[in-house]
Amino acid sequence: MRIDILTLFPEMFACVLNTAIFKRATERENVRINVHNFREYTHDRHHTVDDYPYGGGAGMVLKPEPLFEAVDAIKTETQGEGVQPVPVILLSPQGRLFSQQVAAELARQSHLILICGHYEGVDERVVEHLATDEISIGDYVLSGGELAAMVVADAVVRLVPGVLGSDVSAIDDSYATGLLEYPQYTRPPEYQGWSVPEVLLSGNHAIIARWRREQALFRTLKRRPDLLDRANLSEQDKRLLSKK
Ligand code: 6GU
Repeated sequence: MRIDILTLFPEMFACVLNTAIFKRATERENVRINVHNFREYTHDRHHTVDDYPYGGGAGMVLKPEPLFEAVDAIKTETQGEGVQPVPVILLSPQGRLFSQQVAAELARQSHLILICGHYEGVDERVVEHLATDEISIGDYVLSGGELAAMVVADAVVRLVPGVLGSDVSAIDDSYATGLLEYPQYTRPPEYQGWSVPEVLLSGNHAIIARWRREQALFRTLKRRPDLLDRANLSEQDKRLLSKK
């Protein structure tokens, strides 16, 4: 998978991309992430990327030309590599809400272009005629799309086959199963008087699996009951929940 990120603040990505999962993903070469400063696609002396909004109002708006030209350059460079059209995703608070399901959908692509919006907004012609998708990571306002692009890239890259140590680790995740995860413990068996639940020390895998499912269900019921409506529940799950 290849991900191209267009931003005015490329330096924000260096640390994240050189750490842990991204580092491993890119070292193994099944993932390539390129960060571009779209200011380089301006032609005036001041490298202008933004301008005053037509109709007045506070703040500045990102101009369309540098973004169109940057996307064009990337598409030209990668021409012939894929058959599908490349998704061009604008990160903005106006986008559709990001979720594990959207991450899985994006992980099936071989190439993604992410555009980080900034200032008060982006010229609507970018939204209408350049971006093929618009994504928000939640109902709050960030000062730019950079952190959102990192969130999206992280969630997507860890779903690319071969990136995680073992492919099972992504399948068991919260949200992949539709439930929150069960509590985890490691050694020591007792810490400051707090013990690890007896069942986990039993060595009985069937009982442990049942306990974990129960914990995941109860925790989801308590914290995120909205997730239960969409979760894949067995008859036994439903019976357990009805007793609560
Ligand atoms: Cl993608 N961008 C900005 N600026 N704010 C956000 C967001 C994105 N998602 C949630 N808030």
